[in-house]
Amino acid sequence: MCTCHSTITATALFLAAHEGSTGPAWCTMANHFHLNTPLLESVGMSKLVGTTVYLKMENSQPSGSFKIRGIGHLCQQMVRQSKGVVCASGGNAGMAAAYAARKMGVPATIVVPSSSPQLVVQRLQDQGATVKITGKVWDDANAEALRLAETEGLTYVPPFDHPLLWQGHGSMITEVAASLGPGVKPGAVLLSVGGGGLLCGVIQGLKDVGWTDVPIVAMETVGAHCFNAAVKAGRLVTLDDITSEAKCLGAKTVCKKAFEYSQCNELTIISELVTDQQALHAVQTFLDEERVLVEMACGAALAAVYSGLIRRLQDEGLLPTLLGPLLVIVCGGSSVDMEQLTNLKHKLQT
Ligand code: PLV
Repeated sequence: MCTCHSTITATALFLAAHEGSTGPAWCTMANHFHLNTPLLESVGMSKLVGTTVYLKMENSQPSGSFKIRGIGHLCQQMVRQSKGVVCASGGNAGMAAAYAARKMGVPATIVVPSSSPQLVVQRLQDQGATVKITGKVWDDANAEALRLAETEGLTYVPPFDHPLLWQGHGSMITEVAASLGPGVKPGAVLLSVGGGGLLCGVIQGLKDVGWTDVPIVAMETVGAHCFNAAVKAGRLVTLDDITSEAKCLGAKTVCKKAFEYSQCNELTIISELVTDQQALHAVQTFLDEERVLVEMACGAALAAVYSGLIRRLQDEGLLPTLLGPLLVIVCGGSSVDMEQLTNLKHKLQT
C-alpha cells in the first residue's frame, strides 16, 4: 500500500478520535512525543557481566531522558484545554513537561529545588518554561507546584506517581521486545529508582509483553534510597533528607505502587544501593567506553555493572549464574555537562 496514503489515513483517524476535524497543530505531527530509542549491545559491559548486555538508550529522547514517554502520554490525555502545566522536578520530568507543553503550545511552569544545578534551570528556560526555584529538595518544590496548580488553575504534571506515566514508560519494554525479536527475552532488567515511576513503568511494560518473570535490579544511591528503605522496613518510609548528589533520584518517599510491587510475590525486584562515588565512577566509565554522558541518577544503574554488583548477585544466587541478556535502562538525564562532572569529581573524590 502507498505509505503516503496510510499516513494520511492514520492522521485523519487520530484527529477524529481526539478532537474531531479541527484538532490542534501538534496532533497532526505524530501521535506521541517520544522516539523509538536504539537498543545497543555493549561489548565492554558484556565482558564484565559474562552475558550479553543491551543498553536501551533513553538518553537519546528529545527531552534527554525516558521521562518524555510517560509525561508525553499524560499530557496528551490531560492537557488539551489547559491554561498551562506545572511540574515539580529534579530536572528531567520538568524537561519532558516543558518539551511536551512547547509542542502543544501551552505554557509550562517548572518548580525545581535549589539543589538542581544552574544548567538545568538554563535548559528548562531554553525549552520555553518559566522556572521557579523553591525549597531544598524535590518534595519542597512539589508542595509549591501543587499550590500553583490550585491557585493559578494550572494542570499539575506529576513526575513519577500516576498510572498514565507508567503506561507511557511501558512503551520502552514493548520496543525492546520488538528489537530483540520473538523468542529472545532479557535475563534481568537493570534500572534506577527515584520516586519509582520508571520502576512501575517497566513493570507495566513487562506485563504488556508477558515478561513478568524477568527479575528487576532496582538501583539507588545511598542518601537517595527511599525505595530501599521502604523494602527493608516493609512499609513506606520518608527519608529525613536527600544527601546524595544524584539529585534526580531525590524523592524522600517512593510512590505507593512501587512499594506494593516490591511486596508482590509474582515479581522479583532486587533493591540495591551504590555510593555516590560508585555512581560517578560509572558515569565516567560509561563516557569513556560508550561515548555517552549521562547524569548521576543513571550512573546509579550503570554502577551495578561496573562495580561488580551483578556478578555478586549471581554469586549469592539472587540472579541465575547462567543469566540471559541483561537489559540496562540508560535513563539519561540533562543535569550534566563537563563542568558539572568536574565539580562532582572534586566534591566526591576528595
Ligand atoms: N527524576 C525525577 C524525579 O526527581 C525528575 O523530576 O526528573 N533517571 C533519571 C535521569 C531521572 O531524572 C529520574 C527521575 C530517575 C532516573 C528515576 O525515575 P523515577 O523518579 O520515575 O523513579 C526527584
